[in-house]
Amino acid sequence: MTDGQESHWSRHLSAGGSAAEVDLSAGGTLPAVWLDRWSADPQRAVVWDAHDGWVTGAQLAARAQDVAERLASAGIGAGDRVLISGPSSSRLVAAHAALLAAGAVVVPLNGAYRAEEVRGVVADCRPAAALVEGVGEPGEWAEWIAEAGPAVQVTDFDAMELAEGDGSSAPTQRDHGVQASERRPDEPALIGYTSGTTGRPKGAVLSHANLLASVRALELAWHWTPDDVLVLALPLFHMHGLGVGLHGTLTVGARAVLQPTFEPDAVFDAIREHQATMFFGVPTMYSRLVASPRAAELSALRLCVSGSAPMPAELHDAVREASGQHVIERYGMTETVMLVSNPHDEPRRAGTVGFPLPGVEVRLDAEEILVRGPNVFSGYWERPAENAASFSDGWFRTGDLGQWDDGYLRIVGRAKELIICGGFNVYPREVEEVIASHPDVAECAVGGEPDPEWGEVVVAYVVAERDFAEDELKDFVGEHLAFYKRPRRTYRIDALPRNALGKVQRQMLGRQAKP
Ligand code: MLC
Ligand code: AMP
Repeated sequence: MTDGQESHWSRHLSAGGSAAEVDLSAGGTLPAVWLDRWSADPQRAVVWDAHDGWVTGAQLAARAQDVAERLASAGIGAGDRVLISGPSSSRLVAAHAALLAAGAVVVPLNGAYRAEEVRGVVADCRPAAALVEGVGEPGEWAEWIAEAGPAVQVTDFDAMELAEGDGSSAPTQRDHGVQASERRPDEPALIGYTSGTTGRPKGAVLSHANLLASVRALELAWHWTPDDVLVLALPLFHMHGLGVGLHGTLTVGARAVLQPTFEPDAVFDAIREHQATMFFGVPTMYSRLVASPRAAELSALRLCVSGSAPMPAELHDAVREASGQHVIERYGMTETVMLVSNPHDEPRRAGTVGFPLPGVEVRLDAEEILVRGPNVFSGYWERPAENAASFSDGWFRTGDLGQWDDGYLRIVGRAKELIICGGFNVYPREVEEVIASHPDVAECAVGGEPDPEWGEVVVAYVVAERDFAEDELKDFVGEHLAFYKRPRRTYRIDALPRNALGKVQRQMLGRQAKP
């Protein structure tokens, strides 16, 4: 690696080969790998959900086939964007596989998004269809989508019944017309939306090759094998749950227990009932698991991984004391999937995110972390100006700040204005625009405050036009934006601190606030 970070992984793998020899493109594309696995071993259980129990490869392939036929008859094919959102389920998994195999570009959306967020994405990527289920009030999403894209076909993926495959007629890709073999690695596979610093959503376009390279690297780094059973309580509409947990499981040929919400007891029950071996979570999840009287039950796992937000050293210690687990902390982004991870074999170092993953190069430019590799996206959807600013000579500028610590990368801050609350990202600009549109508000600024449970919480600094109720303002934000973007606290201030150029000085905000 660069910056003198001679690959940890090549040392680590010296017994079995070097990182350079590892084929991060093995299998071509995710859907090709998955469908091959499901037809080669149709009776093997792949994913579990509370509605259907364990669902086999044959059943997933049959369901994917149903979806593929519906897509084909609706005229949806390669290159068409398709929104997908819903609680974690095997039906969602099958729909996702069908979309990827058909060459559609999957656009996963957080089911908590409200009208403006949904309309913003629809207007930006102009999808051909939306497969949505169990999001918002019935009909809400369909209405919002139709407002921004009247031609978008909105349907759900839950209408399909579970196929009774006995495995004897194991589906093949060609029988079922799911043409995964036609996909090229460089085709776009997924657009991950981020609100961005401008307040306008922008979509990171990831190719099939990007998605595959990332999970191949994790397979190697975390010794992920078909024997693994992952408890997956992360939502499947962000990279952590989808690009790491689900894609990794299906690619490796392992199994996952899907949980549509995170409940510590349900996690412990799943570990016991399904002899689970792995758990992936955000730090807020670990802080709740460790607070449970059942925390010691984590010891049954072979691997716990944390990411999406910094995990405090005290939390690492608490998990270790309670369960003996030494959590692997890793670092990634929507735009790059996974970048850096602590090693599978000791020593893992709390407060750092470890070494660049196989194939990933990392360098620092005045502390900003720059990355390059087969997993790194090629740009945002139709955003030439932002793309020019986001890349320097082929290196993606992450907006995160880091330092090398004896070969381990330590994340020391962010150059970008981003608040991470419970693993969900909140860009201040978007929340500021909503608060500023409230009639009682003259002007406002939004920031993050450290919090032991959530990592950071969203707080608003408001210059009032006239008196207002804090709860009312919070609800107002909740009507316009996903729940996690609502300010936890609101401070009234007399004026926003500005510099001579009129720019808000965010670092000054906390100092003059009065609750
Ligand atoms: C819930 N609430 C949140 C919140 N989650 N508020 C702010 N931020 C959040 N993340 C609100 C609820 O609406 C409720 O508000 C109150 O907090 C208590 O809710 P809860 O029932 O305790 O929360 P719960 O549903 O248990 O959710 C907590 C959680 C969830 C940690 C399980 O936030 C979560 O799933 N986080 C994971 C996010 C994720 O997948 N990130 C990956 C991004 S990918 P009220 O007002 O009703 O009381 C990425 C790349 C990478 O970052 O590197 O991985
Ligand atoms: P997202 O845009 O949702 O993909 O979030 C990506 C951002 O999450 C990164 O740019 C980092 O700021 C942050 N992040 C992810 N993992 C970690 C980690 N282990 N420690 C610190 N920050 C992290």
